[in-house]
Amino acid sequence: MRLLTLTMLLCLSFTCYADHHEGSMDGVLEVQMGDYKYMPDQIEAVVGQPVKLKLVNLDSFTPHDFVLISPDAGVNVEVDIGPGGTEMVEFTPQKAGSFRFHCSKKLLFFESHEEKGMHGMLIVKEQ
Ligand SMILES: [Cu+2]
Repeated sequence: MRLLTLTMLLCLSFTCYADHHEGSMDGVLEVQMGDYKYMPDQIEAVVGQPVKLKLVNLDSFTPHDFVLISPDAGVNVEVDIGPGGTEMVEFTPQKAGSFRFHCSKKLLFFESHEEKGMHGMLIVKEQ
């Protein structure tokens, strides 16, 4: 009986989680990181308008980061997100265009996370 209750609770919390993490709240876009991917891997923004990201690392053991450096667009973001961690980041792109972001983590002689597919694009449009 106890196991059943626990299972039900787990199901409930997963449902809640699924409901909550969709879409944006207060202009904050959630970007999940896990399995060497960013989800979503394409972020849209508008010139001169702040971009607020909630970076969530879903992996239990793997640290990730979010690197988006474009002096051209006035963006310089480099944030570490530990296993299971969450970080907020805010920046305001000053130029339209497509800007690549990636994870710079790499373990010893293995492929880097970027090589495994951990990268994405920030698409900035004119106002
Ligand atoms: Cu990574």
